[in-house]
Amino acid sequence: MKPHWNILQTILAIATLASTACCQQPHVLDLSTVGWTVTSPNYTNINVPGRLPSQVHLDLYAAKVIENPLWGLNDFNLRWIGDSNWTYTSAPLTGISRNASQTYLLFNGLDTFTSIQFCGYHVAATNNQFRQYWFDVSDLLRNCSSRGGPMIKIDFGSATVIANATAELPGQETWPPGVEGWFEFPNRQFIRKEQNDFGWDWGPAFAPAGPWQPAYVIQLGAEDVYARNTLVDTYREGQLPLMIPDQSKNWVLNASIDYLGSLPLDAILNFRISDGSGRTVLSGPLNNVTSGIGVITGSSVIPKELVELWWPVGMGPQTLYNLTIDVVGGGNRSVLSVEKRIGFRTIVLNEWPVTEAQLAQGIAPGNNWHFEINGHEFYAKGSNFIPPDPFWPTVTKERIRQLFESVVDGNQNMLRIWSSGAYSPDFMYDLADEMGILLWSEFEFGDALYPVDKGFLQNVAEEVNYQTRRINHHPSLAFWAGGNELENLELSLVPWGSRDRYTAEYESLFLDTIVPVLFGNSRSVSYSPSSTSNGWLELDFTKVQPITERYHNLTSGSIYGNTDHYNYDSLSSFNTSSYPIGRFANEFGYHSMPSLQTWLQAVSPSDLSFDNPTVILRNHHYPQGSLAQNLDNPSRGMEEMEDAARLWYPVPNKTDKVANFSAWCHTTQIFQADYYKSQIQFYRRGSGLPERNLGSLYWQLEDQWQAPTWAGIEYDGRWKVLHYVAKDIYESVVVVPWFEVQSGDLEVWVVSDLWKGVEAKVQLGWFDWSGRPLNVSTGAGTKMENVNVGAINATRVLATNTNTLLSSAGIDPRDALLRMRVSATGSPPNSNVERKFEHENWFHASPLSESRLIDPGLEISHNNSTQKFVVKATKGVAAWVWLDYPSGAVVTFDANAFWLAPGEAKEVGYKVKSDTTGETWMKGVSGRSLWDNTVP
Ligand code: BMA
Repeated sequence: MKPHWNILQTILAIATLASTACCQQPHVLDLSTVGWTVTSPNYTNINVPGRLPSQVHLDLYAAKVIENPLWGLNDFNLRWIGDSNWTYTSAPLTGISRNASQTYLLFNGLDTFTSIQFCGYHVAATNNQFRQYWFDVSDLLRNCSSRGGPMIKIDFGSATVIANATAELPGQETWPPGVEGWFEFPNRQFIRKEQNDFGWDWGPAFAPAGPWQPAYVIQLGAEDVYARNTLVDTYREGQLPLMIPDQSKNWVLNASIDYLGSLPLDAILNFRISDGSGRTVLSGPLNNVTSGIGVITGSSVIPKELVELWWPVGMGPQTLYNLTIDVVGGGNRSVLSVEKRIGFRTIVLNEWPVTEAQLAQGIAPGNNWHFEINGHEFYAKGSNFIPPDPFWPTVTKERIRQLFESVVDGNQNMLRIWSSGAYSPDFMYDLADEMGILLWSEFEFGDALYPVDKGFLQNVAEEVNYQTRRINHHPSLAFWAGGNELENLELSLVPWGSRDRYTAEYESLFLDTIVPVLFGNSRSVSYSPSSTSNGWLELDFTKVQPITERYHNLTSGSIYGNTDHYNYDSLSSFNTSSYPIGRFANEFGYHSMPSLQTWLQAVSPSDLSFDNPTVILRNHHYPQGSLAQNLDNPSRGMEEMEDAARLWYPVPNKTDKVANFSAWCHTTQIFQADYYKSQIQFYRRGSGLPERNLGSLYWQLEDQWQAPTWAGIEYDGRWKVLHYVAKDIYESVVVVPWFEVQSGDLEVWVVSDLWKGVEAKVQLGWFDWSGRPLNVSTGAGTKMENVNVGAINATRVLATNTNTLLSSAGIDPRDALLRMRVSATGSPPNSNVERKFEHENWFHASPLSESRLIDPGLEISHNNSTQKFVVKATKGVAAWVWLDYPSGAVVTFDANAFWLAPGEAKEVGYKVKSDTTGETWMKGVSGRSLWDNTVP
């Protein structure tokens, strides 16, 4: 783990410059440029240099007081850090003027419980990691006698200790046992801190503390003003959240600046919108200017023909505009100027009742649950994002850029930014705006019910106000959800007798507190109190809080809401009747091991085995549910991976211990990918069935450390089998099997998420493992057919039964493979450029663990002229061909984990994401297929 301090500081310096550009003359001291020391009253021998932004673990690691927190069992060994109090003390601040009219301390994020001193005087205490805090220290500075300059001291109280003490307060809220998802440290629901800091089933529990976001000293002259946050909302005239926007309307631009200092009484707001080349699109005064305490707001209508729309990737261009808001005082004096990059789009979560017209198309009654961009339905393809590191200050824009490149390369257009982490940094939304990735965002609550005392709700309201105003201008912001699995899971954990009480409490936080603040700031974004839910029953905008939830108010035969699905009984993994039928699948998954290369970043070579305690204890599924260090729960999770591998594939039994470990890790990844593929195929095929499924986001995109988890991308960016398979099955036009295990019924479907219907050519052919065509009744070896597939729809091209089909032809299912190929010409949404869409898929009539695989004679070489690897199966069909590469580099192949027919050579390009091997990784590229599992 390498903190990328230099890059971070450059970004901060640029951010500071940007905020001080133009007219305003406040003096801004960036506290990242100041020396800091970290000490602890609990460990008086520790006195190390600190940084800002930072967290204690990072500074102790940099000072070599501790080893890498992500190594071995340091998750358990370093708990003393989270259980202690820590102090960040600045060097004497030089360059602070004693003549300023006003001096503020501005903290964009403190993690979490602090008591702050300035020049030895107590300033304030804070208790919410997600709020921005600012304090007027003008008087303290005037009275400061410190000669070297005032110092800032921030005492951080132990979050684990304070959470426990809060839980014990007299009259404190309680819940029935099991309601709190308890991973390692208890009582996270009482505090407004990143919830997975106390442990989660894919991550460690460090409970870090520190000044995790930038901080500044702001000094203002008598007429200076400083913008600490800005809201920009662009929506269609008349638009309201959750209502379907009218695309024929003009845009409204609403801008609102939170500032420090005082504005002239006659202040007005001017705006200028310029396009990517700097050309002014529109400028003028904002109307309806109102000001409150520290906030000024105005709006204007933007004629719709003046601006181009912003689209998600694959659906059109990501057109962005620069918006400048000037606050102008008497005599045309510009007092403040703020710049934001914006885009014009509407995105709505359509939860409206299914219409007559939809019923006539065969859509099942009930309510919709899908997103519409600029008035268009689309198929959301993606995954769930978790905090990419246990320590946010190490997460740089570059790291997220790399991750997001993998998202786009993986054919994903939407990420669900899972709640219970932290609100995403601006640079993450900036990248998503540029790359066209829709970010379903959430407030940071999950897998627990929360207190609803006045203080807690007030604290949440401040948090929601700051974060929604900060983020709202980004066109990539797709949606806000209140929290993770609250309605579908948490409320159902409460016994019936107390359901009303806890539902009322849930509503007081997730509806009555959050909604007025969110909808008061934004008319452009939809909201649901829970990530998975049955949607709303009624909307009434005459009320401050317009949403009435549906809960169990369901009509049989009707379909509502979205689904999540976890089933660790791998016997049912490919039984499609065990999958939920819904409008949108927002979570589903199964864990797998990371690669050998990734394990070696975190454990000693001698630890590399499935029954090694360090390996087992890094598996947090199932979580300990306490501070214990038992093997029982994680061992159950290990067994689930092993059982699934054994059930469905030939499993390795190699004499070389490391090679065997590596092959086993890989086989758990094949199962994971196979299972997700089976579900994604099912959900995408559902776009053409009565459920009209319009989205699948699997659990989870990436890892935050090196461990067995649900991730498709490992901690350093290496793709697991899953990310390649998801890339393939998220292609726009795909051919997919649907198989009913019990009956042997087999169907083949072509699915398209293009916005216009296409004519597709489908080729189906039965083969044995040697690649010899089999004469079965779907055609003598191959069958060509032209089919029409509607816009965002699915068409069935084959319905048969493998039992009767194969037995009538005298073929053993263990020898039978169906190769499916589709090719279609069409154009992506909002494009007139035609291109070819091609996809291939293989169906095996018996589980691969029983199939009679043969040695495919896999060969791999490098074509120096095309700069691609060439893979060839020389003797038989190669299942799950895998190009592997050594440690020290992160490389993504254009395709991997594919099947190969004998005699066909496949050229595979690649992208090098990072390389510390001096390009020697290329020599270490090797190929394997499932057959290799059978070789000792
Ligand atoms: C769901 C998610 C996460 C969790 C994952 C795997 O519950 O919402 O909270 O990590 O499944 O168990």
